[in-house]
Amino acid sequence: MMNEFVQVLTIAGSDSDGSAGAQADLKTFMARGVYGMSVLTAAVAGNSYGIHDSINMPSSFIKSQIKDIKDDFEVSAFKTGMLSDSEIIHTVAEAIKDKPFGTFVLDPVIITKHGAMLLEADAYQTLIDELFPLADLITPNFYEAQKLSGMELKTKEDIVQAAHKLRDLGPKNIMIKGEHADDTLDIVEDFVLMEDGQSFWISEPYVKTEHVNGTGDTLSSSIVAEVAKGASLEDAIRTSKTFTYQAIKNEIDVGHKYGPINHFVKDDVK
Ligand code: PXL
Repeated sequence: MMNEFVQVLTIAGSDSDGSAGAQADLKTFMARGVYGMSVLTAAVAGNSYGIHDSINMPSSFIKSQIKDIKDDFEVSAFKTGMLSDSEIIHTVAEAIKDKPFGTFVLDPVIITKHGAMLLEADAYQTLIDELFPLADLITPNFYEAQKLSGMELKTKEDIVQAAHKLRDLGPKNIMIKGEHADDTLDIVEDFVLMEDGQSFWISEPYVKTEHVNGTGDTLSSSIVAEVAKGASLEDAIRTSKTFTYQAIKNEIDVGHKYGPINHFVKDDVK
């Protein structure tokens, strides 16, 4: 008998150095034991020092990729990553509005660890208008949460308020990832606001390392994988946070600056 695999999808950009974007998503899917597929929206030329060039896929080609997945596979959950501009957001929104791929985790990618911008500023509103209402979970980092909520986040109360503001824009669940720009921090804290109104903080020790590229991609794709395997959203978030922390903590030495995290790590590594 053939093995049946849980099937998942990322709709994201390619990153040539393999640390982030669709490459990080596919590595995470493999690590979490699910069959991963990828629809490319864009491709960036980059390495651990930075992003140096990029191209967007034509809308017609994004549509063709999504159609081919729809015509043949049973996708249980999916995510979006780099969407570049309003036209691509609109193309993706049109193609997924009939909810063909199960649970939708939207990682509202705006900025990379090197500070490169992956979403045009005039597309933030399109993301909110067209994709937020379709999302089961959004996972903005601290910077993205500020841009998308229009709030400056100084205190924990601000973060809680921003999560409610973002949920009022349509996504069912919100996870705001903690700030870690300051390397004197001891812990990084994420805030989660669930559909039923429950909320909680998750904290992990701060890891002092520059090998952090693809962290957000890994977290959101792990959540996709865990939900696809049948976990509740809360359990998927908690498991994925631990996996991502382990992948940061157990560093690998690849590249010279903001290197990738360790997708080979096993769950039980401390
Ligand atoms: O980690 C955010 C991200 C998403 N998508 C692509 C990227 C990056 C960061 O480098 O290159 C394609």
